[in-house]
Amino acid sequence: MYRRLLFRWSPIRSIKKEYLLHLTGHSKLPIDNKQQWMRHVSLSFVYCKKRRSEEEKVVETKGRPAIRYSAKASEVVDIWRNMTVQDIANVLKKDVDHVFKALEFADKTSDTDYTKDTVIHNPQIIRDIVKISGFRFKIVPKPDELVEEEESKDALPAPPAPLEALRPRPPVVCVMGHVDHGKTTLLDSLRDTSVVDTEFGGITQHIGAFEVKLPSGDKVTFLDTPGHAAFTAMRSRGAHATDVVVLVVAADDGVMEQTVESIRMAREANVPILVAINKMDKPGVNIEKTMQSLAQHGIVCEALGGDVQAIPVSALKKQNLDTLVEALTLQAQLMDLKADPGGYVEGVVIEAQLDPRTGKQATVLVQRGTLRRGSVVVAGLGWGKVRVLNSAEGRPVQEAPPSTPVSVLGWRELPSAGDQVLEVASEKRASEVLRWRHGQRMREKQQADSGAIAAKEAEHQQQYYARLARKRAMGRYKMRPEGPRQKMIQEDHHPALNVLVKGDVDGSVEAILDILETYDEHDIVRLDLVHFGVGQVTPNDLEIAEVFKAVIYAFNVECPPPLAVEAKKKNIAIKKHNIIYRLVDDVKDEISSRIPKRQEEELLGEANVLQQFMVTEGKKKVPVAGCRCTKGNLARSALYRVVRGQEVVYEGKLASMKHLKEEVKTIKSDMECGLRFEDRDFEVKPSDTVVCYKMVDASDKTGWDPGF
Ligand SMILES: Nc1nc2c(ncn2[C@@H]2O[C@H](COP(=O)(O)OP(=O)(O)OP(=O)(O)O)[C@@H](O)[C@H]2O)c(=O)[nH]1
Ligand SMILES: [Mg+2]
Repeated sequence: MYRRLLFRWSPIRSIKKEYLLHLTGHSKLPIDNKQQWMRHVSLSFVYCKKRRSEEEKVVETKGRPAIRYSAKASEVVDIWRNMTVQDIANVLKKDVDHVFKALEFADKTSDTDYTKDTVIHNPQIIRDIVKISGFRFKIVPKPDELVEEEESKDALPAPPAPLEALRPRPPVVCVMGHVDHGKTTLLDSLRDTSVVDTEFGGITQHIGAFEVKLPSGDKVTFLDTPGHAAFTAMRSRGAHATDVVVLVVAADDGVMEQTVESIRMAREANVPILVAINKMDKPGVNIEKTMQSLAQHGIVCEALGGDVQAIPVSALKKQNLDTLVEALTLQAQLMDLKADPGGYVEGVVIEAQLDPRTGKQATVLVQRGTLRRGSVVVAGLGWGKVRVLNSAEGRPVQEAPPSTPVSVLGWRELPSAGDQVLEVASEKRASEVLRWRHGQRMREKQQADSGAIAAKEAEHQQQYYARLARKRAMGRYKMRPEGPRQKMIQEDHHPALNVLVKGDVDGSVEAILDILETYDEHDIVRLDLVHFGVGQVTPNDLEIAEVFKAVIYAFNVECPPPLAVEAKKKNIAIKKHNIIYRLVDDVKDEISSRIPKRQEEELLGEANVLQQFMVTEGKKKVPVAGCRCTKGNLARSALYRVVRGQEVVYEGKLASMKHLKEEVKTIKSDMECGLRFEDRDFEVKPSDTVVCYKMVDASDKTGWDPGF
């Protein structure tokens, strides 16, 4: 057996071939002769183990530095070319004196006068210092070179324009406030439109941008924001893209949650606030009280000695709107709003959408320069060459000067709402910017992920060493636990809801995702977002939903009929909604339906024990409880509990239920009966209570509260 082992051991085999041939002088081994073969092998080892004489040893070690290399160095340190003494001390985490001492051994020949800033050009010396210090090394590029900033290829806003280039521009006014306080009605009244009648569920769910021509001939750009709690991000975007905030507070409702939030956002964006106290036409409203509650949140109106203008209006009855407009114009004049209409365009994406007819489309508020057809623009990770410009009313326009909201067509990649729009010189430059931005995004992601990856690696390593130690402790033949091998990939049985969200505009999708992010009961039912996007449901969405067994939520978008048929065939649920809170309620219902059922007791009836009597059954006497049913019904097949005082003395089933010597299935209220319990030794006492119940499935509802 050992011979066979030796044979397999290839180095020995090579020794065998080389040296045995040499020794024996034969071309073929007599391997059939066992004794002779073993002698050859042992001889070959003698041949290998040629001992050096003492003189040879002296000659060999002469001239070598007397370095004691650490046999088993522990830590690996990074080294690079041309390190300074200080650099080496830093990587070794030692002081420079340690490096100086090591240099006495590592560099015996030169007479360099080392200081902490001396650059060591000889890499061998650096390596020796590290080894002497008991470390191993890894050669890496110089860290500075590694972190050297890649030249930015990004597009950036231009520096402030010279004063002589500035021209007056219309103010951008953002209307904010709590849901249903009358923001859209106010804008409808100012523009003579009726947007409010077209809204689903009577609430605004998009940020809208409109131009209003005042009777004075001045133009004002208004941004209408949704007041519903779900649209926080849209409100914030509105506040950041505006010059003035008109805070609409309904006098009958007063200061509410989103009123306070709007005040905070306007403050954060450093934008002046003008208050419109709305619904003053309603009987019994108290404007004074509204002003006082505003003051509690730092908005002190002029009437209360503060500096904020508050104008009572009725948006519905168009009362006092001219005073509001006057106040707005005055505020705009005070701000002396100007912008440079020349040069490259700068702006902000108010909303972005994927229209089934017109394609990628974004509403852009121009803030500087003049946007024209043919302009090449970048915005976030989107870019395009302007093909069509439409005004807020949908009329095609040739150009859009500062403070104009326009709908832009021609996007190659759709931007996201809130992205900064910058015009660039050419399509080539735009793709360069996009390449750089994608790279930058990747780098940021890598950086963000690196911590998590390192933690995961450390965890794996720890598990590996623990497993190794366990294996060693178990011994060679017990490395694997008894029984069948466990599956490498464990099936996940945790209840989960996978969702795929499609929405009409980027802002709605963002709002839905923001809401889903507040879900906090993953330990009960996991909620996973598998995909999201702007636009109608696509075949790709169906594929994803099929793979992940996801429910598709289509908010304000259609599912083409052929896809709906296919989805039905594949059993994929597509849920269409156009009111955000209904969609959220639907998600909640889906989650609730996945919560594992709980068993719950359902009381069927109660009986009172009157007395116990013994009946003969076979050769044995067994106790029977003579009872009267006091509540509900008693069922023969149900479960029973006998309570004595506060104590439960029996839990189980019945062996028999009799009424006047007849075996029955139920006993109604007020009827007397004889109950024999399955446990023959259990004895009842008069006035014990017999409770009859059954176990039923009970479903729970999710406790997730998205805040509305
Ligand atoms: N009586 C009265 N009702 C008003 C007035 N302004 C608005 N309303 C009513 O208030 C309700 C809500 O008005 P909207 O304009 O949709 O309110 P909103 O602030 O835009 O609501 P969201 O955009 O969903 O936050 C509608 O039924 C309006 O008719 C007003 O001045 N007086
Ligand atoms: Mg509205």
